[in-house]
Formats: sequence, structure tokens, C-alpha cells
Amino acid sequence: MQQPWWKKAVVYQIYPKSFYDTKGTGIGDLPGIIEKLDYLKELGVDVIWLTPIYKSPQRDNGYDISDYYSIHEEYGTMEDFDMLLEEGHKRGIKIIMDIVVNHTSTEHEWFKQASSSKDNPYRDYYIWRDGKEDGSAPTNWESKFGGSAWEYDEKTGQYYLHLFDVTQADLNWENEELRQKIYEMMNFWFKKGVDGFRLDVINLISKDQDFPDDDGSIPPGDGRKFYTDGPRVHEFLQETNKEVFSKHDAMTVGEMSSTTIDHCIKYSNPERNELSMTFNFHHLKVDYPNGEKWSVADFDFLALKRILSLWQLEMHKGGGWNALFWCNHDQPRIVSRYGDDGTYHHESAKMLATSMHMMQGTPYIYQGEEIGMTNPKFDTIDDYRDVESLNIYKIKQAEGMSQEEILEILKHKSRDNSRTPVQWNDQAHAGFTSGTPWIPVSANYPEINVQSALKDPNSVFYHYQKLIQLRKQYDIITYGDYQLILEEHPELFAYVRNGENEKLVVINNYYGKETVFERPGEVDVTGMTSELLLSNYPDSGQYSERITLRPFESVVYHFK
Ligand code: TEU
Repeated sequence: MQQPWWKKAVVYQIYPKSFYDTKGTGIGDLPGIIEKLDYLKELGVDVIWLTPIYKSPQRDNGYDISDYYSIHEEYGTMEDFDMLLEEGHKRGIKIIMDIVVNHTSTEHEWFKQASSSKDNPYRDYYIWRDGKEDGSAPTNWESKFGGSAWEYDEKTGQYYLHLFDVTQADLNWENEELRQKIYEMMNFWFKKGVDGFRLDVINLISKDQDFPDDDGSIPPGDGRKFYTDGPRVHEFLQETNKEVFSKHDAMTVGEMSSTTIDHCIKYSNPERNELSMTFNFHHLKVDYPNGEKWSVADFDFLALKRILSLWQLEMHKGGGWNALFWCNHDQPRIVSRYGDDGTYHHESAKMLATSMHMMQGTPYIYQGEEIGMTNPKFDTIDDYRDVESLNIYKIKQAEGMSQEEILEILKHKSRDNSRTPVQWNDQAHAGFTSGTPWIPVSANYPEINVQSALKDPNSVFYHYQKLIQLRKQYDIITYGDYQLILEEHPELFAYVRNGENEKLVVINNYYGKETVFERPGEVDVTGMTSELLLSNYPDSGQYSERITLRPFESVVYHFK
């Protein structure tokens, strides 16, 4: 069977605002991305995912779109965008755009019309409801950024739904005319030459039309069970596929919030004609004790292995396809989170990279991850910019939490941890801008930066480069079956990839101390010869039945 190209691809995510500024505005721009394409080519990535660059008031850094057809001024012009496409394609790099169709900014013309009167033709593009008898919100649903998910509109006397910020009004996918407008707009971008889309919170677009209150019987009781993987979501995606994706050789990846494996199989099994692949976040919640993100806690290592493995096995069985990732613009930096951003910075950054990239799926690298960028550990609330972090800071204080405590939590959990500027060199502002960066640069840029990574053959950068090369060379990395081994081992995450007459054995030490691997019975390599394919220490040994792994050591053996 002819496999789609995106199964063997590696994707690099760019958050333009923090990538590279060519104009001295303190904000990254499109010409900045063009300037760095050769760097990305050297890394070896096949696809760039650009987070939203459309016109936007930037309350949520572009996830609040006010015009789907124009480029946000601070990032550049449509000509710059065309140039980026052209220059990317020239180098064999495809470009996918981030599209936000669960909601628009309240500054979008549709919303301005919709909120002008109850009988405006655009009214039904959004979700309006009367308040309860006592005038309170129509349901007890909560916004993902804190507070009620409903906002009262004085002028028309009804509430509108916003699952995110109050300026991000949810679109009403029940309205067919709206859906056609969305398809038209997506086709516009394909016509320009984009290669696909990352679809923001796409599993939230279909709401239970009864709009019930959440009785809290299933945690977290914030209403999500009435709109997550909702009643018509698969139907809507099949329609989108028919009207848009199927007409192009598109790669599509859906961001799935609080989803299930069963739904992700449906979203990504090619026979169902919905999407190419899905992101899920369950492996990034193992440091949320009792589901509480706003806390500081060690991660649950056994749960991490269990979750990643379950998704590997079940998605494969159901014919779905995983997007593999540790980092994005909403998540803290992985080396600070499940690794060690001090003594074993390089070793742990590489180990984490190997353990993700050797699984089945399409890997994503978030800007700066390839040099092991860390959380900035801001000491003051003044350094934060993220609407979610600023909301939570207020809400937690009102609930009685001390300032020190909430600042400590933000150091670990804020989305701004991944949004500090890319560290290009050891010059002022890490070479990101000649102006004042919109968010402070992490203080460790003199040590961690692209320029020094490129000079050091043992850098994290060259490890990522190697991982990408190996993927091109060995089909088993893309297609081999996944098998977890040593499930209960408290320090090792080890797995096998099984191909036809060949195997990969991947062994990762997740801790800063020595530990021992002993070949379990279910791995039979008798009669096969082995080769060390990759490791994160210069002198890792050849395969043996018993291996002592040093702190954060990671080894991959190929057997045939
Ligand atoms: O994120 C959706 C989402 O559910 C998150 O990961 C979100 O950051 C988290 O729930 C907050 O606690 C997407 C985008 O990636 C994010 O940047 C946007 O803010 C959000 O949608 C709204 O468009």
C-alpha cells in the first residue's frame, strides 16, 4: 500500500512571535522565518507548522482571529507569506497553517454583526442563549482560562459562549452557512499553496444542543463532557474533509482536548476521511496530581509509560495515527519538566528526544527544543504575558493562595515557559531582536543558544538532526510495531519496535542515577546481530544481556 508522505515526516513548530525579529520591533516576523529556513533545512525537518499569523487583536497571541484572510501586521504582509511559502518549498519544506475555527475574536466582523442585534443575519454564527430565570448564565460551564464560559451582552440581553477567553466567541457549527464560509476560507489558503492545517481544539466544535448544567458527577465537572468529542464532530469533520482536505494532498493534524483513544482512532483512521493525525495530551498530565494543573508535583513515571504505550498500541490497532510531541506553545519545556535542566541538561534533553522520536507516529519539534531550551523561571508576575497565566494569578489569589505559591506554580506550569524568544546566540537578547523583546529572554542564553549548539558536535541539536536522519533511513522507525518492555521498571522506559526480520530496542534511563537493564524473556534476539544506532553518551557500549545505564543514558540498538 502506498503510504501518505506525512507518516515519514518530521514537523517543526514555529511560534512566530518568539522566533526571529528582523525589524527591531521586539516581535518575531515572517521575514525572520525566511531568514532561518536554511537552519531548519540543516536540522532536516520536512514540514513547518506556523501558529496563527492571521489578523488578530492578540489577546491570545493569534488564537483570537479577527480576519481569516489577512496577515497580522506585526508579522508582515501577504507578500511576505507568499515568499515564505516559495522559499520553504524551494528547500523541500512544506508549510502547514494553524487554523482556529472553534471560535473567532469578538473583533471579527461576523461577531460585530452578530452582537449588533438579535435579528442580524450573522446572529446564528455564534452561540447565544438566554440566562436562567434568575438572570444567571445559561449553564455552569467554565472557561478553560478560568471563570464562566458565558458572557452577558448588555445590548441584546443574551449570553454568548466562550470556551476560552471572553474575547474568543465560540462559532455555531450547527449553522450550515457558517460551515460553508469556513470551507471557502480553508480552500483559499490551499489555493495559495499551503500544505495542510493544524486545527485548533477541533474536537470542541460540536456542542450538546440541550446545553445542560454539569452535575459534576464526572470530574472536572466544568461542562466539557457536553462539547468534547461532541455529538456531530465526526460528521462535521467528514464534511470538511469532503469540501476541503480531499481536494488537496493535505496533511491535517487535529488538536484534541481531553479526548479518548476511540475518538482519535475515528478522527485519524484514513477509511473515515476525517484527519491525518491527532494530538492528545494525556502524557502531559502525569504531573497534575488529582487532575490539578495548578500545582507543583513530580511526574508519575509509571503512568507516563502506561499512557504512551496504551496510545501506541491502541491507535495502531485501530488504524489511527499519532502526532508525537513533548513540547508546544502551551506546555512547559520538557527538559525542565521530565528531564534535568541542570547537571544533566544535554543528556536528559537527548534522552527525552530519543524516547519520543523512536515511537510510532509523526514527531513534532517545538522551536528551541532542538537546543534544549528550558523554562525561564520568571520571578515576578510582570514578566508573564499569557492571558491564561494572568487570569489564574488573579483567580488563585482571590481564592486565598499566596503570591509566592502561585508564582512558584507558574514557574512550572505557565504557558509562557515555552514562549520566551528563541536563543540564537550569546549577544544582547540572545540575538532574537535589536529592540526590546515582547517577553523576556531566558537568562541562560549565553550557554544555551543555536550558535554554540552548531559549533559543538555533541550538542542537543546534532542529536535531533541524527534522529531525523535515522527516520529517513530506517522504515522500522515509522512502521514497526511497538512493544513495551520492563513495564514496572522504576527508572527505565524501554520498548521494542518489531519489523520484518529486524528489531529496534530502545532503552531510556529517566533518572539522574545508574540503573540496570536486563533483557526480559519476551525479547528474543537469538541469532540476530546488533548495532548501536544511537546514544547520548560518547562511549555507550554494544548490546549485551545486562547493561548498566548511566544518568539519563539512552541507547538504541538495531537487530537484524
Ligand atoms: O489550546 C487548547 C487547549 O486546550 C490548551 O492546551 C490550553 O492551552 C489549555 O487548556 C489551557 O489550560 C489551543 C491553543 O493551542 C492555545 O494556545 C489557545 O489558547 C487555545 O487553543 C484557544 O484557541
